[in-house]
Amino acid sequence: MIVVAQVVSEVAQKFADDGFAAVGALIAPGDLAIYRDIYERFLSGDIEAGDKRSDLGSHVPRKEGTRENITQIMWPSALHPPLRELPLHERALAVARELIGPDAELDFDMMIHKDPHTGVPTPWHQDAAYWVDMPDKRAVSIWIALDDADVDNGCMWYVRGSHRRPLRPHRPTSDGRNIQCDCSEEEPGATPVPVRAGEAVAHSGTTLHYSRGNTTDGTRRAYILNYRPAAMIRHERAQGADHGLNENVRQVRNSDAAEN
Ligand SMILES: O=C(O)CCC(=O)C(=O)O
Repeated sequence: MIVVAQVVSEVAQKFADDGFAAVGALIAPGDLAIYRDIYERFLSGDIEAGDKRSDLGSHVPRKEGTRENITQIMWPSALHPPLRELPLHERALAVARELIGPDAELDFDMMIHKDPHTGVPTPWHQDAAYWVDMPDKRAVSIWIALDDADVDNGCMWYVRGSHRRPLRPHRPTSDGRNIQCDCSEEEPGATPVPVRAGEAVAHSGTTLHYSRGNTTDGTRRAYILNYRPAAMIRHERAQGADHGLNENVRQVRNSDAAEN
């Protein structure tokens, strides 16, 4: 128990200092098949996602015969509630509370998937640029790998310390469906975070991040749980902002500079 408490607090310190932190395994090896099975049912359309499914890489022409460049499915746990009852949700909530405080609650979840050889990077961005402004900026996204993720299939990259600086100006991607900001792997502090299947990495709402395209033969499936203070979830909902649950698409919000 003591060892676990030390590890968690080291992670919390790293998260506070760097704006991201690897949090270790959140899905046991024996449970991966359950999550992968649900994920595949979403990708194949067996679980219908409707307007919650989109292409995060839609600004790049799609290769013939492929599905999305980067499949994004918002709210899988609302579309398939049994997901919430599996062990990950309880573990991730405990991590979120350790990282941002005991008032953290799940705001929304999403799947972001890269098929083999799709090769489309996720544009550099800060999540807060997608959100309504909130007086309390605490937020954490817990990015859980369902496949081993490395630089070649699209593990996450973060810019260390970027969460402490003002939000960058974001602009719509060329097709207007998502947003991006200026940043690159050459930015001081830019760091890839490879993880094994079942492991997770946490980032704050203002941490610059991106991932390379998947240039390998394997899939890159990630499941992402996003937490913020319960009062801020109420604040968002009061403004009709629910990350696409009832809004029909995720809104592109910050196309100007904003100091958050
Ligand atoms: O999985 C990716 O490529 C991007 C994930 C992301 O942008 C996020 O979790 O906020």
